[in-house]
Amino acid sequence: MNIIVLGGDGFCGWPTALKLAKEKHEVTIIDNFSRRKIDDELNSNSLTNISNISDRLDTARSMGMNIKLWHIDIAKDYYTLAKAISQLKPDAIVHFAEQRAAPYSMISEYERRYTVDNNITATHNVLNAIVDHSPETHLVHLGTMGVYGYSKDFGDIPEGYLNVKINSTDKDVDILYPTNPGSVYHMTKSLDQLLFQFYNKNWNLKITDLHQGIVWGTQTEETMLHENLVNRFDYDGVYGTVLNRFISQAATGNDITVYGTGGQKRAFIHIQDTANCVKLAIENPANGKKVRIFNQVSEVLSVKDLAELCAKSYDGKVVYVDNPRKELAENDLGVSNAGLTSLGFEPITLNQKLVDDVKYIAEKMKDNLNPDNILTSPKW
Ligand code: NAD
Ligand code: USQ
Repeated sequence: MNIIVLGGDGFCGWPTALKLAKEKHEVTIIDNFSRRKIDDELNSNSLTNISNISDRLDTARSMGMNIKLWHIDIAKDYYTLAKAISQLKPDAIVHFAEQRAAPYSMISEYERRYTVDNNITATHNVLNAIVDHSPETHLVHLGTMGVYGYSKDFGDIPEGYLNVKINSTDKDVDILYPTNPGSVYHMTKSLDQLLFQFYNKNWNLKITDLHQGIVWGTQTEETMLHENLVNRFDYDGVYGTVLNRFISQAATGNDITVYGTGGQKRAFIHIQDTANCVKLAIENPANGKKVRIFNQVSEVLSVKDLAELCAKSYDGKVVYVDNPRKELAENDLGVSNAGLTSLGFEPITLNQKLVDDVKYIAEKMKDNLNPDNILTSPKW
């Protein structure tokens, strides 16, 4: 298949592009490299030594993974995006190209406005370009579990739609699950959902929204093939996600930083499974009847349990720090992942992979961790 990967230089996009190219799909990455610039802005770094995009692509090509590149800001340069989509007429577009850190989106007015402007305009531009230039293209978007909030108020979280009984009519209907975002970033993903509903209703666009949990790990089968293909790994207080932070903290002898009580339960997925699930969604496309929503998650754990697991695997020390975020101190969470499982998804679980990942980081990347970047989250 002919596939565009928007945001294909990022943490999820790069391994996914490699995986799809390895499977002999024709892959084109579109990226504006804003994530690399934000590292400079924050004075932070990937724990792994990521190569520049030319070296990444040259190495991938030399290994038979023939990936093309268009350098486009998809929020700011609609017409070049439209040109790319019009020329390539892709079977599928995978959309990873958004500002994805909740803490970044809560730093100040600049980051709040940037996150909304970038994410909403990017998604809207992609939908417009598909409608006008390639209406048969299947759009696969990376959404987030955070659009639902994290509670069991309505039972286990279903895949996008909640079946409810309307008191006044006594009828059963499926409604879009009520959104409950916890940051400006998560709010943009809630707004994306409405754009998808409208473009599907009006133009019957084929759309899959993958509500993904927190991604952990660094390497996939493909990124391990050569050091120039190594994936990024965020550990700082703004972009680092909880399990990757705990793994890198434990592996480098720093304290494991639980925010608040650690009673927050979240859904998790390994980076290898991100690429596998996107491939499954592309190879089993949605029809245009309804926006297809899958929960892209493997397992649910509490932050406290994760911290203890990491401490045990690597002789680390857990500390409880004031929670910089406005969120429930404790919550219960259950999530269905029936859609992807029905397509053949077999999740990698923490126990299978955790020790390998910790070891890899401990041995190879220890010196890249700047402890000053660990507790840098803004408060909200
Ligand atoms: P990332 O920041 O590493 O990658 C995003 C990529 O998109 C970067 O390469 C960036 O340069 C690019 N980009 C951003 N805005 C762009 C624009 N306007 N034009 C062109 N390129 C642009 O993030 P990630 O961790 O790879 O996340 C990818 C997607 O998956 C995001 O939409 C995120 O919301 C979603 N997601 C991520 C996680 C996670 O734990 N990392 C979990 C759930 C969902
Ligand atoms: N946390 C700690 N200690 C830390 C860092 C985080 O206890 O050092 C806690 C947070 O308070 C929070 C939980 O861990 O309760 C998760 O935080 P996170 O930064 O790992 O995840 P989050 O901000 O929700 O965002 C990440 C990705 C985002 C994606 C989301 C999926 O950055 O792109 O959408 O995970 S989900 O959480 O399922 O909505």
